[in-house]
Amino acid sequence: MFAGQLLNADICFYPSLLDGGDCDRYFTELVETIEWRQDWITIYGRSMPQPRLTAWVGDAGKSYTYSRITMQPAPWTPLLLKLKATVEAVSGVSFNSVLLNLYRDGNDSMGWHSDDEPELGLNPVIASLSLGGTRRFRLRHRREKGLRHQLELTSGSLLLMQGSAQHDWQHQVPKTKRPVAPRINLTFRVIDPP
Ligand SMILES: O=C(O)CCC(=O)C(=O)O
Ligand SMILES: [Mn+2]
Repeated sequence: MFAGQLLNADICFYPSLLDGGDCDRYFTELVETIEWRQDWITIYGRSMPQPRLTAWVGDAGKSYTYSRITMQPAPWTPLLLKLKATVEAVSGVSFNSVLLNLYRDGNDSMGWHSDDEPELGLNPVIASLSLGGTRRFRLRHRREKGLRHQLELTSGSLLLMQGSAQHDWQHQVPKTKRPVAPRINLTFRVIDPP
């Protein structure tokens, strides 16, 4: 674990931005109050449930499309505004939306991708806050095969991806056979940056 920048990647990690007791309360509130949705995705022509639950929250009009799914924003809640202010203080960026992911167990995951949808702009800053069970986060360079990193995203940690991170790197949260507690990840984003 480290606090600082990863070799060759414009990515910073803050292992314990939030206090453990606060994380437990935030986790429970988000599980109970967010309208989690189960989307379906098509892989190699087969339709299947996305292996996690999601929600999209943001300023009015800031919709988000990925994997051919368009999400209209639900309104901010007091807790999400508080978490937004916390990550804004660290990153110096004003976010207008957040994608929430709920990984119910080790079977839930996110495949290799970059956050490079057009509405995020050229060099997006993405602030990724984790609550609940620790999950592994892998990074691989798009061109330099063999250039890889991995991090354990612990509860209360913040991962900041910025600059060319989404051009040069892909990331994933793999499935795991180890028993893991449910986890919520919040990725704060700027849709339609100026
Ligand atoms: O759950 C994570 O840590 C990663 C989430 C992610 O990459 C995304 O929402 O685009
Ligand atoms: Mn991502």
